[in-house]
Amino acid sequence: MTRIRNAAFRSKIMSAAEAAALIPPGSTVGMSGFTGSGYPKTVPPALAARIEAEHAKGNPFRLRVWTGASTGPELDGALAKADGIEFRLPYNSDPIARDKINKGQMEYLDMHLSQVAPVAWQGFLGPLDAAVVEVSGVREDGTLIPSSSVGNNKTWLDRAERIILEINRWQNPALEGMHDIYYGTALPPDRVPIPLVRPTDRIGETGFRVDPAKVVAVVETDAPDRNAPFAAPDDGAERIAGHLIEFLQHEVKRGRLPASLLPLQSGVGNVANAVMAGLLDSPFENMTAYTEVLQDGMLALLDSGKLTVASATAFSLSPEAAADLNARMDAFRDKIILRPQEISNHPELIRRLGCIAMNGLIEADIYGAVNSTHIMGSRIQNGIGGSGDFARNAFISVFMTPSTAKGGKISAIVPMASHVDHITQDVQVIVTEQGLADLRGLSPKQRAEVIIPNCAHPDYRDALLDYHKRALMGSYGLQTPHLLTEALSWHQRFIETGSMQP
Ligand code: 0RQ
Repeated sequence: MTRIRNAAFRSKIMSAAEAAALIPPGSTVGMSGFTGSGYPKTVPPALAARIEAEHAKGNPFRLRVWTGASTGPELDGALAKADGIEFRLPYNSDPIARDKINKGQMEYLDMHLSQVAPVAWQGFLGPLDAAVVEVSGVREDGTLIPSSSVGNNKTWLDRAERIILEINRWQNPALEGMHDIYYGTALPPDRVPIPLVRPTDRIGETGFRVDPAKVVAVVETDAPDRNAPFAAPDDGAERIAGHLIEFLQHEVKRGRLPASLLPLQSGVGNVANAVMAGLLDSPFENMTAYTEVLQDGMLALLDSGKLTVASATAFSLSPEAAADLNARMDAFRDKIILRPQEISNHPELIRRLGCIAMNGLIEADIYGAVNSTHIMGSRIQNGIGGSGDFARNAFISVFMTPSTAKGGKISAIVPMASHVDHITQDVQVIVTEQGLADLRGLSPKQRAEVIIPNCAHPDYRDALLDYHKRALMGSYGLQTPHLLTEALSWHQRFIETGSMQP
């Protein structure tokens, strides 16, 4: 049966190459996609081929690309390889695009994911010339059935001058009804409270509205979402999960958290996934999630019944879990709500619900300032994603990481963070496989006394204690003691020798 139940849309079916030809050089294009789900899979590669052909003729052809978050190799990878992206926002995990950014060949604006849609409406980013959005179908009334991610699609469809739709038949038709697209956002002074008080609340519509006159092309595809597989939780990740679950149990015992906890937010990556796996064997029941992405571990929690409902903006599943979900979508219809990222990550809602935020980090310093984005202070890894939206507004903000990286050559706990995404006020708990530091209510010097012994790897602990001791004697001020000429010397040593070890 056709996924396009409206004749006006059927009349615009064409090939990906024909659709790509409708996007001129220099355009700003809003693409769907959020962590490997729901991104357009056929128009971007056709666009990349067109860009390469123009470049071969000596003609300039680059685009400004806005997305939800990271996408797949057919989008970021293909366009970056073709040298077709001049400017990109807001989150990227594609290795080719990352390399171009770090070589200075592509401008990258890393933004809080909740802020992308409102900023697009503010207008200073310029007009949105085109949108390329994957959907799973078109209804008789011309509304669009969203795909496996919602991201910024509502905003792209509303703002773009021209719209290209990719109808993806690989997506399960049972996705219909899972989405909640809220149409009540406005810019100040007309902004009003968002009427969501429980993760289960539905406050919007199940599809996107679209002006059919703006739809210039409809392209059909059967290509699957392409998410990266997860590593099975290793010993370190399991220990991190263990420390965190013990802490949460302690908070319940002390009456500071309810027995079913508070809505969980879990970031991307293997450690976050391991924590979800750990919760499967925990005593907590009737949990809920108000998060950004749904990973394998969260699906398993839903399956077990320990998690009753999960609200997110996208699936971020391994290929096996994606295939499994796709085969059993009906069973999850009442347990999963997919919302625009403006809502899944909304500071007002995260503060109201009291989320327990659990995100990864690249490095934390001895006072608990967290770097989530930059290697050695200057090279981007991915981006801040939703970690800032959640960390600042959470009921408890947790950051977790292995205590070392690159086979022990890098300490994740350093004297001074080489880049700061999360200031100390937004970082309440740090967990490594070594242990957990509960920083709530502590001053900077008190935080260092908890972070170094509990979180640092033994190979680096003495050097950190020594730095802190000397900083207490030689620092210009004693609120957050530092020796400025030495504070970033560990990073410089890594750049020069390949190791932070002396
Ligand atoms: O590099 O892939 O070359 O081996 O960073 O690190 O340990 O596999 O951890 O997958 O959990 O990612 C912070 C990057 C952690 C992630 C970060 C290197 C390490 C490896 C990945 P390789 P791991 P994870 C909601 C929340 C920001 C966005 C966010 C992230 C690679 O969690 O992007 O939280 N967070 N969003 O070797 C040098 C260090 C390092 C380091 C790690 N100190 N120095 N390299 N690495 N620490 C979701 C969204 O917003 C979409």
